[in-house]
Amino acid sequence: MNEMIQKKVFPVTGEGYNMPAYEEAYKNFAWEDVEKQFSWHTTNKVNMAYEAIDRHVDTPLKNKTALYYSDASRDEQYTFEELKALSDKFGNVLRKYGIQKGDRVFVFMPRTPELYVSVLGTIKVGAIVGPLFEAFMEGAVRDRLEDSGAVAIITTPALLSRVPVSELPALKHVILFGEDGELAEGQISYEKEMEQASADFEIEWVDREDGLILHYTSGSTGKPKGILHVHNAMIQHYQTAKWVLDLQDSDVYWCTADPGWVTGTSYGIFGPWLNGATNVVRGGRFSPQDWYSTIEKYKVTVWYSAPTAFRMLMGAGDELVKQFDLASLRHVLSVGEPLNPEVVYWGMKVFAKRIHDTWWMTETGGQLICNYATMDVKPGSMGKPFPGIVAAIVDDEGNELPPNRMGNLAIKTGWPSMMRRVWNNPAKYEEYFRLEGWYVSGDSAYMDEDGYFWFQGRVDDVIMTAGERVGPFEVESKLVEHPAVAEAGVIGKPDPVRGEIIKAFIALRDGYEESEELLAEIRQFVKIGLAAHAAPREIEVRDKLPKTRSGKIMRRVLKAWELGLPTGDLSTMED
Ligand code: 6R9
Repeated sequence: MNEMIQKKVFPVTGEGYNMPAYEEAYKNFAWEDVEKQFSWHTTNKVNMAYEAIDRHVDTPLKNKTALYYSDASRDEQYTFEELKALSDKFGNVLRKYGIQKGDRVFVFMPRTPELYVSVLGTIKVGAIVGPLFEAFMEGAVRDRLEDSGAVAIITTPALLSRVPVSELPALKHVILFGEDGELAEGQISYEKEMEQASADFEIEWVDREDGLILHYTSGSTGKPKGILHVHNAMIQHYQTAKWVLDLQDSDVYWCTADPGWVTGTSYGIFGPWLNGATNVVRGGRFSPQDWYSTIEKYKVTVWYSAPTAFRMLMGAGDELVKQFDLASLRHVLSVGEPLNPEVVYWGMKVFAKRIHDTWWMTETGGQLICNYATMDVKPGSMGKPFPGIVAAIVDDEGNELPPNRMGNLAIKTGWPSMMRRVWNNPAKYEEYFRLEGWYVSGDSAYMDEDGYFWFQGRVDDVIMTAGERVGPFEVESKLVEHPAVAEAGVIGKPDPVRGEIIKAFIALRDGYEESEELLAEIRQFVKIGLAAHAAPREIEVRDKLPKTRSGKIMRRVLKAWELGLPTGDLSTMED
């Protein structure tokens, strides 16, 4: 099967792309040349929000639409000039409350224009922005605010109940958007403050290595890690959005990811706006009709989405596609999990477009291995390293492996958008760089003889469900907080639509009997405590779970049980 897929190649489709032919682009590339795009090249003082928004106001892009926003009740658009003015004002609001460079400010809101204004305004005062996905529940919100020592949060009355303000001593300000009633002590009205805020604003110029954004992401052990990115990342955001997304002035671009995830910021905010493209943001929940009509309504030209979404659209049937005019689409891309060859074939059939896979991680800040518009696409492959990036397959000692051998996917350190810190956790940071000169991704892959990389799986137990990274440890910890659960082991179970679903194996405490109601209650418990996407879709009760002698749940054995495979070496298992 693999052989067959490899032989099928979708060749380069045309000219007129920003990126030269791959080999040529790779050979002649230097990050230092990209830097010269930016005004800070000469001063060394920088601000991402200036380069993404303010800078365009002195150019013909001034009155161009920067943001189209719609949901069930709103339909709006904002020019670059308007976004500059709004984010300037919001910067003034933050300053009024003493927020300054280096402070952590979280944005916990549904996708709305105010979310984008909040993110930009926070960056404009030099603070570090922490975007939180709106589906997070109290436990997940607390962990992130506590770890980062956040001083302010911008949220909505509906989400406020999930912010345990009284348990967060560092959190001084709660800015509420959409509150028209009484404000409690420490609460600030977004609308009222914006009404009063001055339009005169002096942006905070920072160093290129100063903190920009903190994205929490799951690993296989411990609590989520706060991955810190710095302003310097814009070099990579700019260039990859230009070459990989192929963003041009005339483009209407739609990134379907929420800014709670790294794709929704690197390529939902920074990359497109650094290139002066028009961004489409659609609020509300996914439905195939809505998605197709969004492309039709805005005449979306470049579309960046995820395999799960493509598979759901595929499941909705080809007849549906024909009811919409999708002729505007010229470039389609995917990220987040393996892009099945079937999906690429489907894309060719229904959109007459190649879907370009891109590989990267929260930690890498920007795209690293991709299929490019100017390169042959091999369906099922992630593509080749971006110019300026050296990728390799290495063994556990850091030796490079020859083509077609599976091993650790590693990147030579030093690309512009590489994370700079794991917040409060230098040891975790060092782990990524344990092999001299390499960043070790935690993914396993192989490279074929043409230099294309093929994803094989995670080396650790991290679960990718519907494109979202879930750490089994977080879910297990939540499960055992339930009074009925004695122990829990959580794995990803292969699923045709979601990639993986979360499956929990649990052992019950004495006095508890397995019943449908109890399992539903446990599921609900995780959903309320963590997030809907982290709640196990399946729970199986066992008398005992397989553990090592040191007491670690052996997820590998659970997985083998689930898939009906041999359990392998059990020498470390307790009796
Ligand atoms: C950007 C993003 C990172 C993990 C990564 C890998 C998986 C991402 C992929 C892919 C196969 C691709 N992943 N892109 N797997 N093919 N094109 O998704 O960041 O949420 O941190 O996830 O996602 O396992 O290690 P993040």
